[in-house]
Amino acid sequence: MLDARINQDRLWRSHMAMAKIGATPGGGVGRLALTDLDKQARDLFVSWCREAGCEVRVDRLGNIFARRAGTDSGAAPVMTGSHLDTQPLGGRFDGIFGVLAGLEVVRALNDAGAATRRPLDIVVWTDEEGVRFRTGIMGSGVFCGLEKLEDALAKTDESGCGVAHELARIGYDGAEPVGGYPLHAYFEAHIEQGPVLEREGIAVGVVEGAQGSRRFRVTVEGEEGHAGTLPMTGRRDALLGAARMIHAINKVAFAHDPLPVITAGAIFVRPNSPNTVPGQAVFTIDSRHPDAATLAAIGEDMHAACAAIAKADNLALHFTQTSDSAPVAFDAACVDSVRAAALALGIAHRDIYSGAGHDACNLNHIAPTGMIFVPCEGGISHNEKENAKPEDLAAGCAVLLRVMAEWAES
Ligand code: HGY
Ligand code: MN
Ligand code: MN
Repeated sequence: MLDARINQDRLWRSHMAMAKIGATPGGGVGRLALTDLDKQARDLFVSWCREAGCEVRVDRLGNIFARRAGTDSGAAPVMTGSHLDTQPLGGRFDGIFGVLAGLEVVRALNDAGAATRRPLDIVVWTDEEGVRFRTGIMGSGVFCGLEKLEDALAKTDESGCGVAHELARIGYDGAEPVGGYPLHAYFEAHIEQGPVLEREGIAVGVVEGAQGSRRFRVTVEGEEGHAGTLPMTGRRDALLGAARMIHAINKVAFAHDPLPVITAGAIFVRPNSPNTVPGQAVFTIDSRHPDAATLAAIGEDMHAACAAIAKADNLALHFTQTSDSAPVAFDAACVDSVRAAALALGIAHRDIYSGAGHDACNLNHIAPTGMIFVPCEGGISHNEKENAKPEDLAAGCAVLLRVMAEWAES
């Protein structure tokens, strides 16, 4: 089995074919969860998996499971995967590499005519990015029992379009229950989305853990008015209030050491008219830190800062936490396997910590979990310029093959 070889060109060609779906003018990809473009990407992946002899199942939340049979069909599988949904102006590798690396492992084992004792599952998790339905790592979260299926199905996007509706519309409202089946181990390959590996000229990151994140949705209520006749004093300008709040939460970041990362990434204004004083502004906050207690304190500090501004500006405030993903330390045996595989393959590697969140952070709650990072150009991600090298993707994939082969026999 260990003589199976990753085909670097085939892995790269699969990425370039997938990148055509939702390609953006700036050279990236825009494929929001459960859109027609997401359906096209899912359909392409499923067709490739069937060509590779996998049995494909879809659960009620649209998570896709492509299984390569093992000699012991009753054994709990070794699982790998990631996501095919992207940011609005995202890259060709974030998530996609983890899915296509799993497919390449299957293709390489097929080429070698190699059998594994345990089945291998390649998974596409629904709505990892949480752009459209606002939570993030949703599909894996429900699979791991961290979120209720009913709550996920009831989520809507800004236009009021729901998860359940969209799953049915694109034909991925599967019959399988979500989660509840044994898993031997989970490994996820992903680009680093940071500068360390590239800066040090290292091909593989042995991921020890990931920082925690909490998201919030902040609604600021004021009163609409005529831009020309409403005096400046006494206005209840919701957008001005939100702007002051966004500035204030940014200052909260610099009150903590080590620094958290805090981002107000999306804002929605009502009525969003150039000559009406805004009566409502809704903005999102993404906050992250490696320490759970500090993450909680940051949330309280941001809420207090927004409440003080709302009071001073005579505005109503609704400050709602929408997700909470605790910091994780991946399973030591999995981390050791990744490190040993890179060593055995003669691939330069180093331990690394993830600033980004991943589905693996959820899987780590229910099964031994590890991650494999590869460099991305300039550490750039969530950006159309996101780029990676074929040889780095192949190196990361070779490590994935080796650890999956090892755990498939344990
Ligand atoms: O936001 C994240 O950390 C991930 O890239 N979705
Ligand atoms: Mn990702
Ligand atoms: Mn991402």
